[in-house]
Amino acid sequence: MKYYFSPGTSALAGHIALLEAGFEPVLVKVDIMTRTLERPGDYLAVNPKGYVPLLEIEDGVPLTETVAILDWIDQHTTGHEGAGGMERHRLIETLAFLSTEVQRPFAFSFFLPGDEAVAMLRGMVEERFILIAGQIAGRYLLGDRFSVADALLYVTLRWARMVEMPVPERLLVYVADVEARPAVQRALRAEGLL
Ligand SMILES: N[C@@H](CCC(=O)N[C@@H](CS)C(=O)NCC(=O)O)C(=O)O
Repeated sequence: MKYYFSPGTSALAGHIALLEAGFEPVLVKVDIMTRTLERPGDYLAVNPKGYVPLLEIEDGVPLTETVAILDWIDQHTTGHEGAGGMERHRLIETLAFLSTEVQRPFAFSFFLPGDEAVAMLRGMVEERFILIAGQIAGRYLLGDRFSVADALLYVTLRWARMVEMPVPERLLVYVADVEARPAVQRALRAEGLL
């Protein structure tokens, strides 16, 4: 199994989730600015979309899109059945929300020029963090068990800390709790982020 990533990006979510699930992927670092691989190579030949993450489950079986990758990991976690029925729909609902309504506007705010656009996008993300803080179902986002959704929420909260975005106290406690997990520490170390 190979995992194409770029340090600290949304790909960190899948990296954390893979380690939490007991996988030991071969990591392939991508320069998302030039769309090249650390070892000489053209990333576009691997993923015509050009962005990370990409999970190569096995030779010739690539999977892209964070929501699909996290859902796959949830369904293939050793010792965990994987969400089924309504629970799975809830998980995908949460992943889609985090991906399209939090991660995407946040990511755009890093690349779009213009203070006004950045302020608007970050204001949108800030409001969504308030909503999420009110919905945390237990120790983690969907209950007392760490799920793949926590890996994605963690990445966006890490970005919030980087840009000093104010977030509700509940999320500050949450992010410290998630960050202390051994798999999260391992992923951060492997990406050179500690
Ligand atoms: N729809 C994709 C978006 C992933 C994404 O935004 N990746 C960013 C890093 S956070 C990226 O690689 N950007 C470079 C690019 O778009 O060329 C997903 O959810 O996986």
